[in-house]
Amino acid sequence: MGTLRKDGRLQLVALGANVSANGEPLTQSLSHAIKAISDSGFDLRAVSRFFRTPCFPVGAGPDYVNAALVVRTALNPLQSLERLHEIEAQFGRERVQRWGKRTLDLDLIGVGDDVLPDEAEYHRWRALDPALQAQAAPDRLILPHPRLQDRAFVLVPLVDIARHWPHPVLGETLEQLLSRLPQQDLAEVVPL
Ligand code: A4P
Ligand code: MG
Repeated sequence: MGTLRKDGRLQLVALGANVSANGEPLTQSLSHAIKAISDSGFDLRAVSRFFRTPCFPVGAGPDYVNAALVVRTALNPLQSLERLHEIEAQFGRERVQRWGKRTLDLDLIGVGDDVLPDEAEYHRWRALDPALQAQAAPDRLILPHPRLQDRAFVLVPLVDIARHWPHPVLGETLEQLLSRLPQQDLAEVVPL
């Protein structure tokens, strides 16, 4: 782990991969990615279990391995996302198709009670028509991640390590948000 930065803020990061960049198992790639994150200015405060999850949308690709981190960092959220994108690139991520196959996806899920860039923009992305979600990608950081509450593959790992984090807009903890998901979604997220 990196040096402890007492002045930094806690940030939630989600990891996912469904294609191996170099033939190694996905669990090993995620472990390497976590090491790369901890070597890049983030102190690992908690690491979730790894989970096998069916690809969303169904049939769009192979199963994923998903995990989540609590990190502490002196980086601001924009700098964090930039750093995470650099790590994705090191791990061979190519943005060919949105929601397509990926060797590594690192999303910034939440930073304290930050709502970025502002509530109006957050709500715009959160309310985006599901049919448009697969095509339209924000060109700037939206926090909290606008779809975290919909996704078992994000919430289950996060609840492992940050169940009491209060969503600053929705006003519920991650654990409460998870309890609203269909049972079948939860059953499909299998710890490895
Ligand atoms: N961006 C804005 N806000 C954020 C944020 N909080 N975190 C911007 C990360 N990125 C953010 O992201 C698209 C654009 O959003 C970027 O320009 C970024 O600056 P991306 O990583 O290029 O594309 P993406 O990952 O396809 O989009 P996004 O929104 O992260 O998609 P999702 O909703 O995370 O879906 N199925 C399973 N089982 N497991 C998965 O992990 N992941 C996805 C991606 C689809 N299906 C999956 C999984
Ligand atoms: Mg992403």
